[in-house]
Order: sequence, then C-alpha cells, then structure tokens
Amino acid sequence: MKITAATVLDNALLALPGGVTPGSIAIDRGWIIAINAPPKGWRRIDLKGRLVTPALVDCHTHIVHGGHRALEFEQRLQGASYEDVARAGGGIVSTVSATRAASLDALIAQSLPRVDALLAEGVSCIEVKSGYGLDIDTELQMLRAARAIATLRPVRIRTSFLGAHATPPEYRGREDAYLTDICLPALHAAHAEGLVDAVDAFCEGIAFSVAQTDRVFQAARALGLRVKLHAEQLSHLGGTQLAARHRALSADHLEYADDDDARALAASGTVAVLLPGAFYAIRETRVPPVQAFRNHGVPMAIATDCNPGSSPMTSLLLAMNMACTLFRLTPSEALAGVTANAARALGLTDTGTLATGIRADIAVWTAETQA
Ligand code: DI6
Ligand code: FE
Repeated sequence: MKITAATVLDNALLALPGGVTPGSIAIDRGWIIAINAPPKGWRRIDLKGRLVTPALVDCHTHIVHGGHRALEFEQRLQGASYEDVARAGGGIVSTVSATRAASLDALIAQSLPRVDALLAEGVSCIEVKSGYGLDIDTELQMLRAARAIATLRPVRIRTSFLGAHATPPEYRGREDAYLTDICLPALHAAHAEGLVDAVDAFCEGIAFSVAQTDRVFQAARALGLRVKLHAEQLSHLGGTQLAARHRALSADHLEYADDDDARALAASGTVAVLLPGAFYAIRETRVPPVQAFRNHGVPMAIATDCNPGSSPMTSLLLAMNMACTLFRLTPSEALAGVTANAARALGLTDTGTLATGIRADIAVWTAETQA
C-alpha cells in the first residue's frame, strides 16, 4: 500500500525494539511521525491487529550477475569442494565470463526477478555488490545495473564495490598487478561516477591476502568510503582483525572467526553478517561463533548472499529460518538481523526500526502471535 500524507495505521501489533505491543503508527510523506500518539484528524487505516515490523533489509547480495552455475552444482554434488572448483578455474570466474558477455539491459533484466522475489517478502532495501566484472568496464556496468534497479522498482539500493572478489584469468597468479592495473583504477572510476556506497573484498586463500585487502581498504578510505569484508568464510586468514582496524561497517560469513575476532568486532562497532545460505549450499560444517558474538555484544545481521554459486537463494525469510535452525539464533535475533542490524551493516540510520523520525519503511504481516 502506498501511504503518502497524514495517515495513522491503527489497531496494529507493533514490533518495537523492546518487544511486540498493540498500538498505532502515524506516517507523513514517507516518515514515521509518532508511535502510539495518533495526531487528531488524520486518515486512519484499521490494521485489525496485524503485525507491523520494519521493512526488511538484505545487506549482502550479489544479485546482479549473468548466467548460472548448474554445472558447478553437479560437480559439487559429485564431491568437488567449493575451493576445488575455484582452483580449477570455475566458480566466481565462470560467472565473470557470463557477466562480461551480458549487456546492461540483459544484466538488469536477469536481476529483476530476483529483486521481485525479495520485494514480495517485505524487503525495502537491498545491498548489491560488483565483483563479477573484474575489468574496469564490467565492474562499472554491474554498478550501473544496480543503480538502475532503484529506478525500476520501489526499492532502495546500496552498492558495494567488490573489485577484489577474485583474480580474472588474464591476471591469474598476479593478484597485486590486478589490484594495481584494474581494481584500484575501477574503484576510482566508479566512485567518480557516484556508483559506490561502500567497498568490499574477499579475503581468503582462493582470493586476496590480508596485505592485499589492506591495499584496497586504504584506497577506499582515502576516498572517504566505508569498508566491509568477506572474512573467515573458508579458513581463518585474519581478515576480521583487519576489518576491525579499518572500522568496517561489517564483516561477513565468519564461520572460522574466533573469540579474539568477536572482541575486535565489538570494539570497532562492526556488524557480524551471517550468511546461512552459503553455509548450507557449500555444505560447510563449521558454524560461526554466535555465542562469542553475543558475549562480546557484536550486533548480528543476516542476509541472503544471493549469488549463483555459493548461495543461489532469493528468500530473506528462508535465510532468517536457516540462521535459527543452523546457527541457533533466536527468532528475535533473526528479526533484528534483517532490520536494525542489517541497516547498521550498511551504515544506514534512517531505516530498520519503528521509531519517530525514521523513514516509514514498514512491512505489514498477516500473522498470529503467541498468546
Ligand atoms: N563469498 C561468497 O559467498 C560469494 N562471494 C564470496 O566471496 C560467492 C560468489 C560465487 O561463488 O559466485
Ligand atoms: Fe558474498
């Protein structure tokens, strides 16, 4: 429903930060004006006791990409690991070929059904990464496609430049030269075009070292951009500590993170983004240190990681369920993980909670609550 001016959603069940309570929410021109203090004379919509939560935020996706990875899926079913496939020249690099071959319009057209699936679940904001171009033109093209989505659908898009996702075949084994020749110039060009909201990297044995990631982060921060990191997904390489040193918005995956990493994330105010879809799809067995995150007070977010290889999913509700079932989050942690903490992982302070002065990004659910 499109609410423009002076409307009160009445007789609602509000998922407020302190818990679920009956009440009302007053909205004017897209902003929450009052909670439980309905201005007199405003148009009133009776929600008949339905649940109102903040609209959901998917804070980690690779939703813009070309092609598919059906062959890799079969290879992995036959016993190849995600890393085996990558080292044999498949994996991310095979999606790079398909993405380079796609036009801007084709990239957008292939992405929209994935976006629509998320919107149908109450998502209002999606983070979209580059990282399947790995040449200057295609990295820019991916980010332009991401920006275009916000003009075609009622969704807010936050972009992350992920030039340091993998090394393209033409630079294989020459990671530093790739960073110098392609990744850093692409970052500058994308930033100059207004295409970059944050900078991400993949710090892993099959991708970039801590020292190489540090180069990318230094370049990002020289441009005034915040950073985030794919860290400790397949091994413990030390990316989380680097992310914390750079006051990253988020560190993502974190299956192999430890108690010291949790302490560092807490000290730097960095959000731990959990991606149970990737854990599931690559048949990972090591779970992220959720109890350590709780003990140290690290905010936890949950996202789909929507991508054709390690997390081919377009359901944030399923990701919430998986975070509870596979990682033992509580349902209220899962809700915070796709609302307030997901907004924080993107550096957004105007969405993700039901509070006065916040954008009226809300979702209304036909759901029963426990007595
Ligand atoms: N980790 C992931 O889960 C995605 N990227 C990354 O660095 C997977 C990307 C892919 O397999 O295509
Ligand atoms: Fe990812």
